[in-house]
Amino acid sequence: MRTGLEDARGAREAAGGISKPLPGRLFVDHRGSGRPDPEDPTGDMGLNAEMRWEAMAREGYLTPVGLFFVRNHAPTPRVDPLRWRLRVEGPGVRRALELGYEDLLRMSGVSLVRALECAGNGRAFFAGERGRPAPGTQWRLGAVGVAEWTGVPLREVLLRAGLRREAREVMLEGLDACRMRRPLPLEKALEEDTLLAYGMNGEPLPPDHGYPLRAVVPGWAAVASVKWLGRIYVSDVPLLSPWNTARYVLTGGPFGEGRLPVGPQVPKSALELPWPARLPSGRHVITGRSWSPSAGIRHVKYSLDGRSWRPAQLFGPNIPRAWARWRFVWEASPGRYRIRVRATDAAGNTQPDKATPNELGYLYGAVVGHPVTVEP
Ligand SMILES: Nc1nc2c(c(=O)[nH]1)N[C@H]1C(S)=C(S)[C@@H](COP(=O)(O)O)O[C@H]1N2
Ligand SMILES: [Mo]
Repeated sequence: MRTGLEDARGAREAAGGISKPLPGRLFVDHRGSGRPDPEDPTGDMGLNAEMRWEAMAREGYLTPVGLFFVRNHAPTPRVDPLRWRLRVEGPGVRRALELGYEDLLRMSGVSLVRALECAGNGRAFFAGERGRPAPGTQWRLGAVGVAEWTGVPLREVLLRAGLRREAREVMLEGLDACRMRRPLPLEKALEEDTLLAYGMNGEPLPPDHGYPLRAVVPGWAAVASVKWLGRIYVSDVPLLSPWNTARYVLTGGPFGEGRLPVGPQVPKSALELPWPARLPSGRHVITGRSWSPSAGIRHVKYSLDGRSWRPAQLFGPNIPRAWARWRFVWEASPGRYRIRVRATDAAGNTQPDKATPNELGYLYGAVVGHPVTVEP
């Protein structure tokens, strides 16, 4: 069925010059590294990999690179940093820029600890609510991770190019075979913690996470955090791409026929246990993490029976737009349980009992019952 959207998209992309392929493809090898290392301890999902929550129980605040989830729409390209250039152009800037890898390293950099989370994280749980699975990767809760990102604020690069008063949206365009691209409203692009990152946990960005340069757009679904950046196009009109019209939009349920591009995430919590978990009876310290797109975490409550709720103890850093760790002691007697955890962020947002239904299964923020069997 033709909706007219395609035509609008063609027109807008043509107006913005977005549909022209990038020159200089020679420095990109699309045979790439394919999938992440098969030895890696994340769950293998084709081009994608999910963080194993039980492995995070042994880790500190950050998610190590080897556990970090991977979400690719095309195989990981290999980019030669010596020939790579970032182009910044479009009617929204006074002068076009071309920056090399060294140019970016020479700009004053910042390091920020922030979460990245796929819009579809938790999608598997929509199956229980709507009786049939939402289409797409059936992530449980492991399409999230927290890293220390090092790079240059996107705003510094935009200001260097000279923003015009007419500037409206910032299209971030990747060098992968699908040329993943998605526009960001100017206000979000100018936020202090929106980064062009070349470092992850103190190392150069690994190939699967966007080497040599990616966007990190904290608080927003990570589809905004385009990897393997090649071009930044600043428009004077609203922009369309397949990633804000056909995919990564909220539609169906209360959204009806609308197609609202996914922006901010919703608060969530996860236990650091296998799914499902089996534990011997006796005393256990149960740990997990909760996170919110806008604020730190105020409190976390847990329930073993779905009726009575007790506070979990927060510990360690509680960085807004990253996550907070928590624990509680459980004298577990034999039986089958669903452990539920509900977080409230510092702005007062609390995880609901039911997620907002939507056709494509994004932003599942409801309380999840983690299945646990305690053996005699
Ligand atoms: N160029 C490019 N950028 C991309 C993607 C992609 O397929 N290509 N996937 C996006 C999506 S949907 C997510 S959730 C995040 C995942 O980042 P990660 O693989 O570093 O965890 O990257 C985003 N950036
Ligand atoms: Mo994603």
